[in-house]
Amino acid sequence: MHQERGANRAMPDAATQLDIYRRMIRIERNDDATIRTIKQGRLQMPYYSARGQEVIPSAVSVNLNPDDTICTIYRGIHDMVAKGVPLRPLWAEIAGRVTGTCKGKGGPMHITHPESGVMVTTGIVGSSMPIANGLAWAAKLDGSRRVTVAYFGDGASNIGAFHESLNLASLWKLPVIFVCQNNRYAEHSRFDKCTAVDRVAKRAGSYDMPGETVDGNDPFEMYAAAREAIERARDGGGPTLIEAITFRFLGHVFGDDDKYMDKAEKAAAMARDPIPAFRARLLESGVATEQGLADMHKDITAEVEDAMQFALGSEFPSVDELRRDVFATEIAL
Ligand SMILES: Cc1ncc(C[n+]2csc(CCOP(=O)(O)OP(=O)(O)O)c2C)c(N)n1
Ligand SMILES: [Mg+2]
Repeated sequence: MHQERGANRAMPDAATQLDIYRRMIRIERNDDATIRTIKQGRLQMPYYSARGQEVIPSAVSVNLNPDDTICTIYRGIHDMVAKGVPLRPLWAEIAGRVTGTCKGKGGPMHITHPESGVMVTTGIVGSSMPIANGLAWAAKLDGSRRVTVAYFGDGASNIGAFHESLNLASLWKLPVIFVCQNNRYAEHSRFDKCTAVDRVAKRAGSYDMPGETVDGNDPFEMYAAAREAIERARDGGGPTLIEAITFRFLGHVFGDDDKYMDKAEKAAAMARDPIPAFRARLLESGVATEQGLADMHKDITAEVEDAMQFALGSEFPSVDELRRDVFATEIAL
């Protein structure tokens, strides 16, 4: 069932707008520093940039509490930054260092940080959703008001686990929000070449849950959809499917030459970069000043630089770490 877009939708106040923008800049500065460090040969990792998708987790996360949980994917560092994972241990983890969130044993595609609510990062397409259901079921059993957000891509909506998860979440009225970041491509395949519906949100109807397609690059639309879905889940109203339309500015993975992407489509999407667009809106409405945003940019750039230096200056895990945290009882080799 598609939701009507009412005129009286939730609106972020000035402080919340700035909070969303701050999270977006942390994501963008982090992305920029990651690519620079890889190019310098100081970081070796498979990197799935989410440049262009900054609005989605930022506008979702301002509606989440620290103990609300998320499940994300390999292209999910933006989701983690938005949820509030501290940058030092995040960088140390992607660099495989012992000071990382998982002591360097997870690496960039398997980051967890339960203290911030990041419960899993998965490289298996479609698997964030059943895990999110489990966390939401646990919250329900605990009688808590915690909610879980499952982030995934458009390609993942064609995987069986997506359909199984929506079915069960609806049947059991789980406090889970399914957020599809539809960036128009799944690896090298265009969305319309491999998806039978033109809107992923239509699939919510098959599972009798609210579903909505929103402009995932519009902070106001994204905020309203996320807030309503999160409140519904918290109040026992069950799950929602949100399809956030966006665009992947860079290739599937760092080093991908983009040849398969439609050049005109890509140029048009990049001309609508959500960061300068939101910046202009904040200035125009008087919510922010040039000086205030320049100071924010400078502080965040310094914070990211500090995290990068911290990570690269940290040790790799020692061999005895290999067995630690793997089994309930550590076994001797
Ligand atoms: C079960 C499974 N099948 C295939 C792959 C290979 N693979 C990795 S990423 C990807 C594309 C997924 O696209 P989408 O869900 O749109 O997410 P995006 O990368 O665009 O964020 C594929 C097919 C995988 N990792 N797991
Ligand atoms: Mg995609």
